[in-house]
Amino acid sequence: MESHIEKQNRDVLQKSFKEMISTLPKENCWGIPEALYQYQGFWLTPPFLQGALSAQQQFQAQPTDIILCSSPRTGAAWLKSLTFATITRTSYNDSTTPLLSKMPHDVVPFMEFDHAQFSTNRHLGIPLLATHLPYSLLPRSIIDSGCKLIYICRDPKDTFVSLHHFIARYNKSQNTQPVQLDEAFELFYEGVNWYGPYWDHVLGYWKASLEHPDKLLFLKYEELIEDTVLYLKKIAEFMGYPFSSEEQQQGVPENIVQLCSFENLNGLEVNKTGKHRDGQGDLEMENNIFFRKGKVGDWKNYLTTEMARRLDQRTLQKFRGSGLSV
Ligand code: PAP
Repeated sequence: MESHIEKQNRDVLQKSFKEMISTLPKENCWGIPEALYQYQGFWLTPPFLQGALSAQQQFQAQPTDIILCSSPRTGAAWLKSLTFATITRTSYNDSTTPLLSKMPHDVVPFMEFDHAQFSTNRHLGIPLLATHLPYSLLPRSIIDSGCKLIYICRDPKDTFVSLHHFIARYNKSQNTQPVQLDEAFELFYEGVNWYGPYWDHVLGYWKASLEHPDKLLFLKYEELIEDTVLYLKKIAEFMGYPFSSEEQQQGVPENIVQLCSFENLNGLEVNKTGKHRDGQGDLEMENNIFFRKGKVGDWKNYLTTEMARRLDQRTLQKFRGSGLSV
């Protein structure tokens, strides 16, 4: 429970963050009510940026933490469900897992909102936390603690298409005018989107994964789709929860993959009709907004050949020399 003094300190801090944010470069775009502000090279809306600043000042990572990192729309919900199911596999069975009654974003806390201030007040038995922060903006304690990070990235074309759909749905719920695809495309191309530039977000984690392969597992959505069981085993091993040979014989990894499949999660009542952050004002969203198609290559249904060529060219140019390809 927060004391009076703690609340006062928090209010003072929030006020100083607001003042600092108001001095940053700003763009009103994507048809969203809140502007994007550019902070240390990345574009964030005020609630996310305030959460980031609070986390940078106050979040205390534990060496045992496992932080799931991603840019928006690259597969975070899926990664959360896979890691959560893996870590809790001995505590729950197929009919008792919380994944049947909560959407994946609600089983793994989001660092910037849920633990920016109260980082010690959490369930250390399930060491998972999620963040959208770029590597360069992570709280220092995450790097210093030596905890593990898992990053998931995705083809920029599918990421953009998924983001555009997500924001269009969000616009509808806020009664704001949705941004047209070609306008959204130019914004994404220029890096002006939530946590953009997308390529810089990916590169930050990619470079860190090369420097600290034992601490940062770098995943691609496309590879995870291609052979989910193989990658789930790698993830489990990396997290320190490897599947025993007996478990492998019993098909435990395959069961988890099936439980967390798009088809299964998308079909659950909670994900069709439930709400994420119910009662939390602007943060409240219908769970079904987070599940769309879950496919590789859906961009072909939306982008012109020229758009695809331009995004591919930008990706090549940004990733040149890094050893990374998508
Ligand atoms: P967020 O940033 O809003 O949290 P995130 O979960 O990272 O989104 O990614 C959403 C994408 O993952 C969506 O892709 P799409 O728009 O191309 O369909 C969503 O459908 C997809 N997705 C959600 N759950 C799964 C799953 N279990 N398996 C595969 N893809 C999934």
